[in-house]
Amino acid sequence: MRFATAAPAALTVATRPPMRDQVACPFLSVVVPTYNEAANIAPFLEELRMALDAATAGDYEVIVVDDESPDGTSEIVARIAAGWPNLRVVRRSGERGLARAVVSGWQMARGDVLATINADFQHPPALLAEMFRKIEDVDLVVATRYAAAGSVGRFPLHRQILSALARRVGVLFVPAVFRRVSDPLSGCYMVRRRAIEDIEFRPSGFKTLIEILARGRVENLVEHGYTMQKRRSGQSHVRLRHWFEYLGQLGRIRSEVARRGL
Ligand SMILES: Nc1nc2c(ncn2[C@@H]2O[C@H](COP(=O)(O)OP(=O)(O)O)[C@@H](O)[C@H]2O)c(=O)[nH]1
Ligand SMILES: [Mg+2]
Repeated sequence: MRFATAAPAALTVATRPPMRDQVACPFLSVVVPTYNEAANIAPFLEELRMALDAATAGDYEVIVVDDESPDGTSEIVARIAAGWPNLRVVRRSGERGLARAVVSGWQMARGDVLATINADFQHPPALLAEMFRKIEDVDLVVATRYAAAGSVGRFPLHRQILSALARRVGVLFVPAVFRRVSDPLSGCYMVRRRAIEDIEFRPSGFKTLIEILARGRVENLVEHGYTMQKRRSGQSHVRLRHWFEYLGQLGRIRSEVARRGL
């Protein structure tokens, strides 16, 4: 099973927050990728702020990484950031893509713990506060739909089927990666910087956790069950081409895993 897709350019997260010595850096950095989330982003950030203020005693930053959404998402975030010092917005221009947006956000992050969550309420914002309590003893905390108290909730049936298919294909291509957690395609997780620093990631499409499970230095992890919610407003950005990107990504990870004899 080989795919001829060219490998995307490498993205590397620096060893340590570059300014750690000069200024106080937050402990937790949360990256929120957005594309056309104007209707969701303000209430989402408000809920996230309440959850993180309480859980971390203010020791966090939120970085919204927006790919020039035509609906004005980044302008809304910029206005909110004017009254919330823990919030920043980064506009990527000339590039689209969820996975690369997330790693680009972490490249600018200053925290020792790096996290990501979607902006459409499919992951309830309070999830991160609950996960934060678990990161103390481990390298990775994954929000999962498929274990413990997790469930797919009211996720549309066709998406449940596609998601199950994507997992099946993943287990077939890279069982060593897909068997590490119950929800390797989760878009909400929290990882220690030390587990991913200085590693070249070449993410494409929508999925980043599988890159971390395959390439990162994740020695111990825990799962956190949650009920996936319906997108609050707007529509999914997943398209047919993301399936091809996903297969290309699995092909690349498979070759690498085989090379390293895992
Ligand atoms: N920066 C960036 N964010 C994206 C892109 N595509 C989707 N997102 C964001 O990634 C999250 C998940 O996307 P969504 O379309 O809901 O995917 P789904 O949940 O798998 O249907 C949301 O916060 C989106 O706004 C993109 O091309 N660039
Ligand atoms: Mg979504």
